[in-house]
This record gives sequence, C-alpha cells and structure tokens, in this order.
Amino acid sequence: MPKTQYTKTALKEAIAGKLQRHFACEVEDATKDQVYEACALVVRDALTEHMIETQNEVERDGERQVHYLCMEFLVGRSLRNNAYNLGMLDALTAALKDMGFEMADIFEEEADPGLGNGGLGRLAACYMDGMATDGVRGTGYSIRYEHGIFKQKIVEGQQVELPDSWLSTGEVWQIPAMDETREVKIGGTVDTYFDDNGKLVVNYHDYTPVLAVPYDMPISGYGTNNIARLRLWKAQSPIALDMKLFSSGEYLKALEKHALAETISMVLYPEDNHREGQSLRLKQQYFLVSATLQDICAKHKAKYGTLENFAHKHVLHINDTHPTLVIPELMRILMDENDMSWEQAWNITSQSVAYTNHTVMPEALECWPVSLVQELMPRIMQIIYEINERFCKELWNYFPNDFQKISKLAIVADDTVRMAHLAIAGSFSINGVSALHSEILKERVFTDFYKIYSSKFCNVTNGIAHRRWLCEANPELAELIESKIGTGYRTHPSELQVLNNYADDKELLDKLGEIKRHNKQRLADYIKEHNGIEVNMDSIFDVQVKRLHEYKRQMLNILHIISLYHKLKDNPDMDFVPRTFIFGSKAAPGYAVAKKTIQLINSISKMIDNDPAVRDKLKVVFLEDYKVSLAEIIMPAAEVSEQISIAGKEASGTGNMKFMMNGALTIGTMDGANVEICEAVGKENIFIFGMETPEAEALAASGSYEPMVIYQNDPVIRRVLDQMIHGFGDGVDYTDIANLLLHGGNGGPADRYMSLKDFASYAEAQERVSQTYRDQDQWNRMALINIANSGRFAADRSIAEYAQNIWRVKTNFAF
Ligand code: 26V
Repeated sequence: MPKTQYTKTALKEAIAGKLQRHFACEVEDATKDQVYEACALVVRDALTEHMIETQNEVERDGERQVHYLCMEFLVGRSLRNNAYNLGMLDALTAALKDMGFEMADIFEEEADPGLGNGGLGRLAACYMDGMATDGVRGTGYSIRYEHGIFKQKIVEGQQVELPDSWLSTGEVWQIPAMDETREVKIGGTVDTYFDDNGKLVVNYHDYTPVLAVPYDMPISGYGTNNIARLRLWKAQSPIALDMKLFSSGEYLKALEKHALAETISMVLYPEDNHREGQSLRLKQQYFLVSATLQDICAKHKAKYGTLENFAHKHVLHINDTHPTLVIPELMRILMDENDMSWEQAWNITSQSVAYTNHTVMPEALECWPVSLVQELMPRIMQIIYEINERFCKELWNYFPNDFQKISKLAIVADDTVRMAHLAIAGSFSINGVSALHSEILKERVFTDFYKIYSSKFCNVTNGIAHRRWLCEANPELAELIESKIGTGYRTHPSELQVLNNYADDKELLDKLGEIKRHNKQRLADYIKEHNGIEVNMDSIFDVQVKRLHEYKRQMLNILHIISLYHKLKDNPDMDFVPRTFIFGSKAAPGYAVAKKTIQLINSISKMIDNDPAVRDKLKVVFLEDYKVSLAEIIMPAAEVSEQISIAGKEASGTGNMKFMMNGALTIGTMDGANVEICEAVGKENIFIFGMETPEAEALAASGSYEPMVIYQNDPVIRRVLDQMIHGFGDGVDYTDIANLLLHGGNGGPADRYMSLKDFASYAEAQERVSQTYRDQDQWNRMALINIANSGRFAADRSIAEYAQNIWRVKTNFAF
C-alpha cells in the first residue's frame, strides 16, 4: 500500500501553496483552471517521488524490464485517476469542497489527451495501468503529438474536423528529461566498405538530424508505489536559427529544415484500420523506434558496459507492426555501433522482440515502398535486405523449390517491405488479442508462418483498466458491489464472481436498476445539453460507440432502426418497448463512406425527432466528439451494448468489456472477445445473432452472395432501402449508400460486410432484447451476471499473462 496518507487539511494546505507560488493568488481569487493546475501539481509531486523510487529500484536490482512501444496511448484524463490510485480522492474532494469547489467541475478543466485513434491506443493505456498495479517494470514509449486525434464537430449533420490542442492542460503531467535527449538521423546516404581487418565500416552522411526530447508521464498503479513511466518523444530541430546562415543566404533553407524536423511530432494520423503510405508517418515510426532504442541501449551500456546481455534484461514489445523497425534498428546499433557479428546481433534481437497483432483487415496490414525506406533510412533498408535474404534461405529449407510460396512469405517483394513478415521473422512471440483472433491468425492470416514457427504463436485476450471503467466511472455501482463483496476485487478482479451468489437477491437487483437509472439520467442531461434532445428515461439506452468502419457495421444498426420506424409508423399505438439508440463515432477524414454514414445517422435522428407519432418511443442520438471522458459517462448509462461486426473481423473489441462491466447486456455476433464474453456469462445472458466466422468467410469466398436477392424477397429490407433512396426529408441523397449495399462500389462487392444477410437474425435478437426488458427483474439479474463475470476482462489479468507467458518477468498479480 502507498506509504503516504493524504488528509484533507494537508491537501488544502498543499493546494493553497501551489496557488500562491505558481499563480500568485489566494484560494478565494483562484479560477477553476488554476485550481485544476494546483491540484495536478500536488498529485504530481507524489507521483514523481514514486517514479524516482521505482527507477532507482529498477537500476538496483537489474531485473528484466518491459519496453512497450506503441504509436498511440489514449490515456484519458489523469487527475481523478491518479487521485484514486493514490487513495486521496475522498480527501481531495473534501478539501476542494471546503475551498468552495466541486471536484467534478475541476476534473472538467482537464483536456482529454487524444494521443490515439481507438482500440489499439486505449488498450496501451489500460496496460500501463495494469503494469503499474501488477508491479511490472514497464515503460511505454510513444510520440508527444502536439495535436492528438481531431475534435469532431457536427455541422448540419456532417463531421467537421478541428485541431486538438491538449497540451495546455496536459503539460503538467509531463516531466521533461532534457539530459536524455537523443539524436535520430533521417535521410542521407551510407557508404560501406571492409577495412584491412575485414570488418565492415559504415559511413553515414548528409542526413538530417532530429532531436528526440523525452517527456515522462508517471502512470500510477492502484495501491502501490510502483510507477509505470510513459516516455513521450518530442521532435526538435538541432539547427539553431543562427544569423550566420542568414548572411550566407542559407537562412530560409535552415528555417525550412528546422520546421520539417519538428513536424514529425506535430500530429497523430487519424486513420484506423487503414494505411496511407505517407512519408511523414514512416518518419514518425522510425523516430519513435530509434530514439527509444538509443535510450535503452545507452542506459544498458552505462550499467553493464556491453550489450551482450541485452536480451536477458529487456523485452521490446511492439504493439502492432507500427514500431517494427525496432528489429533492423537494434541490429544496426549492435553491429555498426557495437561491433557485433550478424549472428550475434540477430540472436539478441530476435530474443528481445515480441509482437502483438491487432487487426486482420488487409487494408491495415502495413507495407512500405522500398524506395521510401531507402530514402528515409538507407542503412535500415540495407539491413532489411539482409534479413530478408537470410529469411528466404530459411524458408527454402521448409519449402524447397517452391518459389511462389517463398515470394509470398518474403519480407521484401514487389518493391515493398511487408512489416508483418519482418515482425514475425524478428520476434520470439506473436500473439492475437482474443481467442478467436489468435486462431484466425494461425489458420488464415499467417498460416504458413504458423506451420514453421508454431511455438511462437500464442493468445492474450485483451483486458481493460477496471478501476477506471468501473470504480471511477461508476462510483455508485462500485459502492454497491463493495457493500456485498468488499474491496478485494479492486486488485483481484476475479473476486467479482462472488456477486453470482446474489443473482436472486431482489433488493440488490432493485438497487442495481436504481443506479442504472441515475447514470441514465446523467447521460440524458448531457444529451439535452449537447443535442437539445429530450430522451425518454423509460426507454432502453442502446449504445454503439466505436470508430466508424464498415466492418463494425453501424449500418446494420441503422437499417434496423429504419425498419422499427416503419413498424411504428404503420401502427403508432402498438405495444412497443421504447428505445433510444445512441451513437458516438469518429470517421477517418478521408473515409467518405464512413462520413456519409454519420450524416445518415443524423438525418434519421432529425426525421424521427420531428415526428410526433414516433418520437416518444424511438429516438436516435449522435453524440459528437466521442472520446475517453465521454465514454466514462456513456458506459455506466448503457443498457444494451452493440457489438455487431461481421464475424471474423473485429480482433477483440474492448468497449464490449467496458459495457459488460457496467451491467449492459450485449447484442453481438460471435466475433472477437464477444465469444469469450458469451462463454463467461452463458448464452442465456447475452443476445447472440448472425453468421459465425466459418460461414461468413465461406460465403465471402464463394462469391455467391447476392444482397439483391434479399432485397427482392424481404419486404422489410426492401422498404428500408427504398426509403434510403427516397431520403429522410432533409434533401440529402443516400442513393450512394443504397447502391453500395445493393450493387457494390469503390472496387468492392455489394454489401461487403453482409449487413443484409445478418439483418433478419439481428432483428430477431433485437426483438428478444425488447421482450426481456419488459421483465425488469430478469433484466437486472442478467446485468448482475454480466458484472459478476467481467473480472477476467480486467487488464491486470492480461498483463499478468503477458508477464508470465511472454515477457517472463515477475508480477504481483495472483490469478
Ligand atoms: C492502423 C493505422 C494505419 C496507419 C495510420 C494510423 C493507424 C492507426 C491504427 C492502425 C491499426 C488499428 C488497429 C486497431 O486499433 N485494432 C483494434 O485493436 C484493439 C485492441 O487490441 C481491438 O480491441 C480491436 O478489435 C481492433 O480493431
């Protein structure tokens, strides 16, 4: 447990002190943003102290460390989370109250750091929390993007992207470590030759130097002083804008170079599950990798004087293929800078790197043109060629004379570098993020690699930071749980299982329903304020929040909503369980279909809200700017969780876990972690529908799927699509979307993700949802069972599995 106890009086004094010293103001005159900053500084003092202690311990005992490299960390707000973890939340709330402030108002001052797109980035953040709590010596590495994911505004139903500047309130959590600045070299040329002793000499010149300046965010764990450090690299130009250059006519050139270097950490790429091969993105990846490795190697050498024992002391975990260049970069450092042979360097590298795959979407699998890698990092390209050559020789032993197979599996082919192949060749472990996904990797995506390297493949099902998503986001529910099973589940999430004993406790179930209602009210207030829509508190809050992508099938949800609208229009007095469909989603700025889908949701929302015949029973709400802090309001209020991707495409999903933990019931396909959620709660406590993976894959492969036939034979679907062609009364034309479903487009087949195929089964499952909701006792009982069996989806468990099975480092977590 943390050593320090924080009392209200001590905190008041500390906050007042910070206000005085930093803003020269008294408590009475302080603004909310000043108070936020003062609170953050107080909390930060405690964290930095613990961070130094943790670092000293790591230094002293020399145990194996985990370095988690990821282009994204969607950390969410820090103040409440840190106060909770340090056990000072109650004292801080009371201290602020005494000073005339509401804690919630102060939290609202903090901008949400949007250093990620979606699942991948949020997972990385949950894992930092897990590592800190489980006592794993972990450091996360990423880029300190000046602008995170764009802010989304909805203007006349359409998404508009605005720049996000989070640093003004986020900087307080970052401690710069200027003395550990590294230099990354980009571009230029290499000369190699063998010297008199036959040793390869590498000369690298005319490159552009870019400084990588580290900013450290201490990430607290619960009930421990162990701190996981998140090191964010900022790109800075080493070129001082000196006047000498000006006089020699070089000033503008220097200025340009200066600006170019600094653009590297300027903005996060907003694509998700889609690659766009811009050179700036590749520079970002190499910048992260090179700065990180130089950092780790320099410290290692300072301690041990050699890198020979590197693999014993470090694991480099790459989150998706984005940081795969760690493999050739470590090779470069070991060979060019430390005189190691290829074989020795390869042994060390391939025993240090572990790779997690996060998507099977072909358009997200990274490939880079050889010419670009060559231009931006010429020495790295040489090394990749050599890795490829040796790798192909190895493949030859397994597939002799099978040239086709070898070129299919090669790292470099068709003038492109295939990052996943490089990652597989150079790492000792490859894992998927749910049981189903890991099977798909073995059997479909990396089939031949699996034949050769079966022992490298494994699974670690994702998990979420249950303290953030349950204890902090839903304090009333946490209190109820704690009144029955105590607080042990905070560090032993499997103890939530004890709640299964209360499945027939009417009093508890009623209380659960009451708490849900309070949380629904909070969201209803938010909706009223932001959308001007009054929602029916007795309606089912049915939520789909996640990135907008065709494979996630927001479209299936929409088609069903239109069909419900028709049903109600035909029979306005029917006995209908009221529903509020809530969406939250960002679309990649260049993804036209996704943006049009957002517009479609808004058109339908407006049409329904203007129609007195249906609007009390049916509502559609699109919440703009979905982000972590909004999710913290949505999850506790949700009753139905939409997890309706086409089977085989969603690697895991983690929103599904957050909903379940807050007592929402899932309507979902047998995809990603839904399969394990179903197993955990039992088929009777989840609404499963649709094709399973083998069926969906076979149908897609057969080429015989004809949505037009469904359209012709199913009057409900026909009417829905006809309405789409006809429009929703606001003059916006959706024929393009209808055409995409019926005829295909953009080079793709009709209804690529088979929403029409699964429609009937989905509608039937939705009907079961409505009927079940009529019996509130039954509903609450199912909700309780979901909560009780959500412990296995805690990040603490995932981290313990990584630690035990992949990283081979010790953890405090008891399974
Ligand atoms: C790809 C790219 C391509 C280049 C531009 C930027 C960018 C950013 C992200 C990605 C890949 C995204 C992959 C991803 O987020 N996968 C999600 O990972 C979650 C955590 O494992 C998982 O729960 C989701 O199912 C999966 O879609």
